Formats: sequence, structure tokens, C-alpha cells
Amino acid sequence: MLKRCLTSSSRLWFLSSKNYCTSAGNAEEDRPQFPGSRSRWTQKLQFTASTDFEGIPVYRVMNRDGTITDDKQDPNLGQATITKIYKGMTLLNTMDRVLYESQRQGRISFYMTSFGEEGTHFGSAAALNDDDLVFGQYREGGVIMWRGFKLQQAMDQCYGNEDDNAKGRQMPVHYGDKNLHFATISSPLATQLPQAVGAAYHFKRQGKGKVVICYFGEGASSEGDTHAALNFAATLECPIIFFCRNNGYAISTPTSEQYRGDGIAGRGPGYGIASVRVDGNDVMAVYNATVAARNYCVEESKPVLIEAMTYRIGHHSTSDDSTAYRSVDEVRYWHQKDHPISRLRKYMELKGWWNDDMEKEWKEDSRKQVLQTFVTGEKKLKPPLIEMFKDVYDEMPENLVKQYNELMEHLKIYKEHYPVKKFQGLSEELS
Ligand SMILES: Cc1ncc(C[n+]2csc(CCOP(=O)(O)OP(=O)(O)O)c2C)c(N)n1
Ligand SMILES: [Mg+2]
Repeated sequence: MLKRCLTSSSRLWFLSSKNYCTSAGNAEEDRPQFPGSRSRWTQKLQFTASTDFEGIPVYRVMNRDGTITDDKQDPNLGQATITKIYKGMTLLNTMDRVLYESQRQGRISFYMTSFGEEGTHFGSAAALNDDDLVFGQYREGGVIMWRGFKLQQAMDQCYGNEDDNAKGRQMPVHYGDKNLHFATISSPLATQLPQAVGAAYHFKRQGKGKVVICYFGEGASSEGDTHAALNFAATLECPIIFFCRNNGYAISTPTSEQYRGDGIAGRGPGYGIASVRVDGNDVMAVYNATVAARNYCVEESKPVLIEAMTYRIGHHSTSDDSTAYRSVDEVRYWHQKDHPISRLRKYMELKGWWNDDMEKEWKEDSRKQVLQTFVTGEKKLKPPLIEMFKDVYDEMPENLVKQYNELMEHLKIYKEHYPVKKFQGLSEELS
């Protein structure tokens, strides 16, 4: 079933639609000539069921105990890169804890954690070039962090303060940074996918060897936009990596209620897209898969689909309480038995690159960094109110000018009921 469809430099086996094709016993002229199909005649009346195929295997490099089972698959990232990845994963984890709690205290409006999915973020991000373009869904904070998004920028975005790139117009965790080639997150599911394919088509025409990576959840893959994106990417042969984080849930809907086929990777061959399934809790497997996918995109100018299997340990967001629909034991299993951070730590300890003292020191240091940037973000003023009305149009149209003027009139009368001092320049404007 599996066929090596990549070039010699790649290490991975991808499943392609060609694998389903057999030409045994059919002379070329006797083959069906229908446009849109490349198959053979059969005298056997048989429906093809997804259960006729064994599920696509899960590519793994590192065992749960942190050992590499096949040395040939070792990406040999070295101590410096592995330590950087580990520090990134744990820093994200610490930031998630602090910001989750801060929402509970009413200090920010909303938050989404990435607990348990850190391996998918850092393994894939480390495999990309800096000028590859990233489209995310919303749970990919580690990807933008790896590309250079500072803790302070993340805090400023979550507080929607005067230094927030989005000028306070987005919900928290909707990061974006043009300089880091990371398109701003937008909440409506799957909208990023057709946009990402359009960008990849542009890259193809440019011919500079750049690729797009587009992250999405397995839940988002049920949206119509995902179909449109996969089919456009396949037919236009765009250099894009579709990176699906299959974390088991779309809010409260488990995967068992989301689809009946072989996950998301299983759909790839139907679109004519080379596809692979990886252990998303194995940062090395994710890294290798993304490197191979990137090479394939550039060399073949075609899309690739990666399905990274993982588990959402946290609640969907601060608006969710997952104890209502899953057991504590289920969550505990992933937290204690199959966590990407502890697996990488075991690997580092076996190598002699990490120990308890280093862990303690890093924990203190990283927590301090998070808390310092958090406090700084909280103290900053909110952007000027006028920013709420700007930037959609080059010049503010009359109806928006009218709304803004009405808002200012209202605030002049009722200013004592509003946190006027928290907004840049507002007190002066109202006086
Ligand atoms: C078009 C649309 N429909 C519904 C929602 C509400 N919604 C937000 S996140 C989500 C679940 C998405 O699950 P998945 O894609 O698996 O990502 P995960 O949250 O698991 O990372 C839903 C239904 C939305 N944001 N947009
Ligand atoms: Mg999901």
C-alpha cells in the first residue's frame, strides 16, 4: 500500500492516490477511456469501503520513553536546537498557565491553551524557512513564538493594548505578524485554508522556492472551505503543506462523531494529495515529516497533507468546561503517559543534556519572564478609540465618522461610567 513517492533526499513514506491504482492484466487499449478516471475494468461488483484499507500508519521516531527506535530516522538536531525546542515548548506551557488563570481572574477576556499539542507546533515550525508563509487556526501559539514573536508581543495582543499589532481589535490569541510571515488568525473555521492555497499559488508563480503551511484542526476539516482548498491545491499543484492537528475534539465533539473514514490523512489520496500521518507528540517525527513535506512541495510543486495525531489536554477555551463531555481519566492518561514535553525531556536526559537542576532553574526563569511581560502588558494603555473605526477603508466613510462622533458625544456625557483613563489620549479628548 505504501509507496515511496518522494525524492531521494526525503526520509518519509507518503501515501499517494497512485497507490490505489493497479494495472495488472490490462492492455492499455482495453482500459476505460472515460475522462476523469484512471482505472481498469472489473467483472466483480464490489463497493469499496474505507474498512477495506488498513488505516494509514502513524510515523514515529521517538518512543514514549524518549528513545529513538531507528537511528536512520534520527534528525540529529543537536543539543542547541533540541534545547531551544524544549525551552520553547515549556515556555508556551508556562504562558498558557498564567494567561488561562488571568482570564479566570477577569484580567483578559478570553484564552485558549495548547496543552499537549506543543510537539506539533515546535516540530513543524523548526522545519520551515523564515520566509515561508504561515496560516494558523488559533491554537498554534508555539509556531509564531518559534518564528520570533516575543512574549511581550503575545501579552500585548492578549491585552489588546496600545502595542498590540492588531490595535486591540481582535480576541486574545489571534496573533499575527507580517514581519514573521504569519497571517493574522481569524476565528471563522477553515477560512484560512482557501486563502492559504491562493498564497501558495502565488508562490508557485513566483518560483522562488517558498512554501505555505496551513494549520487547521480536524474539526475544521468538516467545513466546506477545506474541501475547496484541498481540491484547488491539488489541481493547481500548489506548494502548500496542509498541517492538520488532530487533537481528538472539536470543542465537545469527539472524532468518533466527526467522521467515519480513516481520519484526515485518509482523505488526502482522494484529492490526489500525498499524505502522511505522524505522532504529533513526537517532536522529531513532526520535524521529519515537515522537512520531507517541504522538500516535496518545492521539488514537485505540489501540496502535501500531514495529519499530526495529538490530544487536547486543556479545555477547548476559557468558554468551555470539558469535564461535561470527557472523563478525567482520559485526560490524565495523555497528561501523564503521553505528553510531548515529558517525552522530549526524557530524550534530553538520556543524552545528558538536561537534569533536575536545569529544569528547576529554567522553570523559575521562564515563569519570571512570563510574569514580567504579563504585568507590563497589563499596565499599558488601550489604543486610541478612533482605531476601532479605522483601516477597513482607506478613508473613513461618512457613516463611520457619524458613529465615532456619536460615541464621543456619549462619552462626554457619561464618562464617569467608563474606564476613560485606560485609553490612550481619551481623557484629553473628552476634556
Ligand atoms: C465557521 C465556524 N463554525 C463554528 C465555529 C465555532 N468553533 C470554534 S472552534 C470550534 C471547534 C474546532 O475544532 P478543531 O478544528 O478540531 O480545532 P481545535 O479547537 O480542536 O484545535 C468550533 C466549532 C467557528 N469558529 N467557525
Ligand atoms: Mg480538534
